[in-house]
Amino acid sequence: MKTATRFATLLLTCAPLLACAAAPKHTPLATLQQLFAVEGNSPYTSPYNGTVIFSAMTSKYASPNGHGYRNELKVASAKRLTAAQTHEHFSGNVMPTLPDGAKTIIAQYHVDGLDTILKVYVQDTKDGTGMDGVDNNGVFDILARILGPGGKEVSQALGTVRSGETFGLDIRFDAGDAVVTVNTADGAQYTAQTTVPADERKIYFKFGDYLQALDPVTGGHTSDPAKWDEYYRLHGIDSSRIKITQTTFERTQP
Ligand SMILES: [Ca+2]
Repeated sequence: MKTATRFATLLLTCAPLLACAAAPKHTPLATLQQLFAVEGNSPYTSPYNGTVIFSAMTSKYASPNGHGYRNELKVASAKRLTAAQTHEHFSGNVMPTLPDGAKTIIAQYHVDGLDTILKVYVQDTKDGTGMDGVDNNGVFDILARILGPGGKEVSQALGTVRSGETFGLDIRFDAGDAVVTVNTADGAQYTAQTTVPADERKIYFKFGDYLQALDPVTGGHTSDPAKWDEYYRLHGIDSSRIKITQTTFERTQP
């Protein structure tokens, strides 16, 4: 028993004497730093082991048109391509640690300017399109919101997660075809797909913790951080953390 436990520990820590055939892969830090700009605190673990940890609530980064604090990595301006030119693959194991009632965007494809093509939410808010859909009950819906035909956003349920649980997230973008795959802790797999019409605008991927807030009086969007603070306070949202392990992001060949 003791020997078996020790052996398991060695395998998990991938001791130098053992072959690390099953070692998890991640994209090297230098590659990520070359491609991505940071909004808020640096999310990289040190020494870097493939884990990034974001906290919008700790970073309190407010962008001019934002709807809440954020802490994200976004593809740097100089690296952006059009939808037709973009071939990318992101994957990682996502562990959100969030208070009940929180709603955050953990990944998105954005068009230069303000439009979003695809957003992946983790949210414990009322939403008829979620598998749970109940506000503030500790069950977080994973949802993709996709820009559909005619410019209308369409929601797709991608399972649920509780604070402190982990799910697998995989996003592929191939010349306008985007596919999101989620593997939840119960072994279920969900996918959402969209095709982005080609145009001349550049697009970019970003991921992390973009903690959503609303105007506490009107219930609408606001870009005023003082109103976000009030919204978070009223909803008991006093922390946020998105940890991603085995983070990979690669530009693939067409
Ligand atoms: Ca819920």
